[in-house]
Amino acid sequence: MSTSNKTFSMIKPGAVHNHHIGHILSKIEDAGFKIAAIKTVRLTPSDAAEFYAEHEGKPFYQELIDFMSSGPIIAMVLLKDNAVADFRKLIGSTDPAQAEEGTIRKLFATSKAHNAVHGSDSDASADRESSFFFSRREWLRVEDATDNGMEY
Ligand code: IDP
Ligand code: MG
Repeated sequence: MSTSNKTFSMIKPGAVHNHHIGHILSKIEDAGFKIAAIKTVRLTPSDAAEFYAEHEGKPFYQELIDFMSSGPIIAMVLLKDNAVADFRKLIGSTDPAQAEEGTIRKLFATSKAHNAVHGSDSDASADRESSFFFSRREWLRVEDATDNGMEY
């Protein structure tokens, strides 16, 4: 499976705190994404700063680091054709006020900062972000299942 069929997502601390994990996972699976890896993680401020390094210097950076290290997150690798773009569509705009009806951010975000979920913005980001969180042993690899004659 080519890398363009993979994306990385997190359910952010606010949505975990508000008991939306199951609802969000259902929306993701109902939209045709297969969960290839998943776990609960608590990021330290330095983990969050490293993950979001591209935003260093922006006005919201410190708030983002503080929020993302404020409680546990759910990290996951998702598989689907055209995963990066299709997942960005499923989650909607960064600001829930701008997000389309029915999108995950429209349904579960409480503000632009506390916007329920993360989705990779490119195949390169999906690779980097998946590797940031998951080792090979934590990853249900589609190639292995296919080699063994299983459908995934
Ligand atoms: P994205 O998550 O939709 O890709 P980015 O621009 O990459 O949006 O920003 C990363 C995260 O930083 C957002 O998901 C959001 O949590 C936070 N963020 C972005 N812009 C703002 C802002 O203007 N105010 C507060 N938080 C923001
Ligand atoms: Mg982004």
